Amino acid sequence: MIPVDDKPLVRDGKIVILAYDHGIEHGPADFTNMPERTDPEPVFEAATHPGVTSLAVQKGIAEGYYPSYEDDVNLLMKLNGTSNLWMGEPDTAVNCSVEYAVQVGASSVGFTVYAGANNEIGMVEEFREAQERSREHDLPVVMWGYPRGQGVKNASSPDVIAYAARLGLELGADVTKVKYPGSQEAMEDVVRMTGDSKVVMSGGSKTTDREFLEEVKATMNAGGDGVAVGRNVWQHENPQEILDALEAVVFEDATVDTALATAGIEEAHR
Ligand code: FBP
Repeated sequence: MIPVDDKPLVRDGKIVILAYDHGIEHGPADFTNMPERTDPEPVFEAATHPGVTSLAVQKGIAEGYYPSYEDDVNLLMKLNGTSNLWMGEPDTAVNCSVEYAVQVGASSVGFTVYAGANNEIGMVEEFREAQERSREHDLPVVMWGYPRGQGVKNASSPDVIAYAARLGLELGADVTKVKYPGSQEAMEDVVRMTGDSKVVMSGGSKTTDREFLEEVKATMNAGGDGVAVGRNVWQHENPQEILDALEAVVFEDATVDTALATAGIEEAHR
C-alpha cells in the first residue's frame, strides 16, 4: 500500500465513493424505479457534493461525461467489469488500462477480484499488473473484494468478508471495498485484517435511509474508513439529502438521528 491520505480519493482520512458502474454490472433493471438516473448527468451532478470524495465509473461513461466535471469531481476509473448476462463462474473483463485511465483524468482506479471463483488466479494476475502500473502513476488502487464462485459457500459470512479484506492488504490494494458483514463487531474483525490499508463498506441494494446510515455508522465505529455506495444514493429521490446525511455520519461523526435531521429528511421518509 502507499500513503493515500493526501490523494483526492481521501478527505480527512475518510472516503466516500459514489459508484455508478451498475449499467454494466446489473443492466437496465437498476434504473427501472428511477428511469431519469439512466442518464449519467444527474449522477455526475450528485458527485459534486462535498461529501463525495470520488465517483467510480466505467471507461465509456468517463470519456463521455467527465470532461464537463473534471474541476468538480474526482474520477475513480473502474478497470474491469462484467455484465449480468454472463452466466459462467464469476469473472470479469479488464476493459481499461491504467494508462488510459490517467489520460481520461482518473486520480484513482478500481478493480474487482472474485476470490474463490474458478478464475481467481487469472483475476489476481490481472490485478497485479494494474496495481504495479498504478504505482508508476502514484494512483491509489481500490479493490472491489467480492468472494464468490464455486469455492465460496457463503459469501455474506463475516469470515469470508474478513478474508476478502485481508486479500486486499496482501495483494497491495490501498483501499478494499467489502460487503457489510452484519454487525459492528464483525466489521471490527474486518478492519483488523486490513492493517494500515483502508477499508470501505459496499452500499448494497436500496433500503431505507435509516438502515443504510446505521450500517455506515457501525462501519465507522468499527474503525472503517468510509463507504462506496451506489443505489442508496442515486436511486434516492433526493441524492443531495442522503449525501448531506452521509457526510454528517462519515466526516462529522454524527449520530444517525442527527444526520437525518440535519439533512432535513422527514420522519416519514426515513
Ligand atoms: P451499491 O452501493 O449499489 O451496492 O454499489 C456498489 C457496487 O460495488 C457497485 O460498484 C457495483 O456495480 C455493485 O455494487 C455490484 O454489486 P453485486 O456484484 O453485489 O451485484
